[in-house]
Amino acid sequence: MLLLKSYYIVFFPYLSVFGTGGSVTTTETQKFTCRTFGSGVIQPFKGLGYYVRSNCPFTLTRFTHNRVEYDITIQRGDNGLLVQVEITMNKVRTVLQNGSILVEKKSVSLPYDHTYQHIFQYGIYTRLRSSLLPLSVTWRSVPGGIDSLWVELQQELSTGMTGLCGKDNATSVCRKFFSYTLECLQVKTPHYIQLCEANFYSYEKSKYVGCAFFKEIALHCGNNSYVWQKWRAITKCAEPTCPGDLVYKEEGDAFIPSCSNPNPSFSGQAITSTCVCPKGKVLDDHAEDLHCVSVPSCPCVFSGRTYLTGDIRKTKCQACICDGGRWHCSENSCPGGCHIEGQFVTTFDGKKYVVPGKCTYVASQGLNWTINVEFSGKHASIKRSASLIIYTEWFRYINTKSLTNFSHFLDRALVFWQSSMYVEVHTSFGMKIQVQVSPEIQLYITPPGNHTGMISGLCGNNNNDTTDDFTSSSGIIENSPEPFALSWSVGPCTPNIPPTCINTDNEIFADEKCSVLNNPAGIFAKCHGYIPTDQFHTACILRTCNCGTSLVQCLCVALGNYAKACASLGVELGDWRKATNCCEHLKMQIQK
Ligand SMILES: [Ca+2]
Repeated sequence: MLLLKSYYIVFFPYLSVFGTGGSVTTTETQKFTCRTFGSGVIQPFKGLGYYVRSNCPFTLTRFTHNRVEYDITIQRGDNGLLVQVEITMNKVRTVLQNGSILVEKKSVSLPYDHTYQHIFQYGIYTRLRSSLLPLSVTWRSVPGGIDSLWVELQQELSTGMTGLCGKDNATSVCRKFFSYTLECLQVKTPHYIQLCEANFYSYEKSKYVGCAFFKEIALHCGNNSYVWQKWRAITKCAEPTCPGDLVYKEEGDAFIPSCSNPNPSFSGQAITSTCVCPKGKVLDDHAEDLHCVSVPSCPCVFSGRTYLTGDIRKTKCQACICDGGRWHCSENSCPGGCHIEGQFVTTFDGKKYVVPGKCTYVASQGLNWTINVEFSGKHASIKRSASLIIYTEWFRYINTKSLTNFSHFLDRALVFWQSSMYVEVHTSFGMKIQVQVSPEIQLYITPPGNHTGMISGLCGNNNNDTTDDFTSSSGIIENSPEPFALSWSVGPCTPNIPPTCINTDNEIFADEKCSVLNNPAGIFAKCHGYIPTDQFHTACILRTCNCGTSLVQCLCVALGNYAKACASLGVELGDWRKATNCCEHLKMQIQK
């Protein structure tokens, strides 16, 4: 049915002449009648009458019975009357047009008898009766067309009826549904029945169109209403299907509890139609499929690897056991150290950040000592200068050569070469400072044991709480690293280290070479289960990208920092320098 021209539809919710049931009952047999009259009133086989104004051809009714096809099409003219009616039964086509009756394109006179149909005068009407099925079509011709026409069936045809007459499904579903909403909608019920039928009209076969409508009404009436529990059964609207283990809930939490977040809390109640885990279970958001588990069965994740409850992961410093999605760890026997690896700082308490400017900073300070680091004015690396001041004595590491065979006692500190790459300072009050001298200066500070909370600077306060690590020199806890780091600068400092890559060629090189850190089959893979590579990878790219001198040098320093972190937990990587072509570079540095 093509709706080429504009039309509109009006419903008559209480056309009492047709009875509320819509079908007409005679004394002998039940008849099912569909009528159209006037300029577009349609009274379907069942349900409420309605109005369609259109000059388009419409299927009045179409169905198949005992493998015989029946089709009645109507078209109105500008005068509102029917100007053409086509009745096709068992492929015999009868056309009513301009006051004449054409059977198979031939004009016939009444009475007309044919194997399949009879056409005869019936009072002021003309009737066509099928001999194949107890069906008749009756109409009245007037000047200009046909003013009324009805189709009568002696038996109800249950399936597959389409067309304007076949709205029985829509109207009966609407009526049935709204018989359950009377307590909720009360006097508004007729209005909603109209809406329901208008919504259904010509979309009877779409489950979504109807079900969306019924759902809104059910929601409107609320979960205490009578219709709430019944509406899906009445309308045969199935609940939406949920993926995986999830089950549908008409009203439930919009955000479902998961292993990562078993008790999501949000401002205000976020209740809606939703897919949730069965009661008592939470979503295992570490699994790929949507799987629900009880909280004690939640897996733990560390460094991209999944552990089951009871699984243990160990380093030489600490053992952690997975318990229902949470790690319970023994005390860390390795003292927390502060790392200053170029612009990348890890505080005593483990917070990682990037310093913003090439300045001199207070790396760490206590009551009677201060460690300063001075960045190169050119690059985001530490200038060959780091100083430790204890009371009035100070130790200043200037360059590699000046420290050759260097080993001596200051009053309160021992300074010595720990290896060809590291100078160590051990103070009388229990602090250790390891200075990596090649290829770039990097500082590793182990805090004095009993100075907790009296320490401040870029390395933080060493109180096992990362949340207060950005305490500025004036004692304010900053939210971001920049104001915090700048507060610890010695002298004026402007942020001048690019926070992103600014050289495309370098970026391509860095992307390619730093990926070795993440390679699950690579030399660093052994450590993946102990230390996540993500921050080291980011640092590698940033460092290599913004490298001032040798890209390879910057890359090798970055890779070395991960290797060093792994070594500190007792993870042996093997000859990572050889595997990453960082040997040659190291030799060159040592020979200098
Ligand atoms: Ca802290």
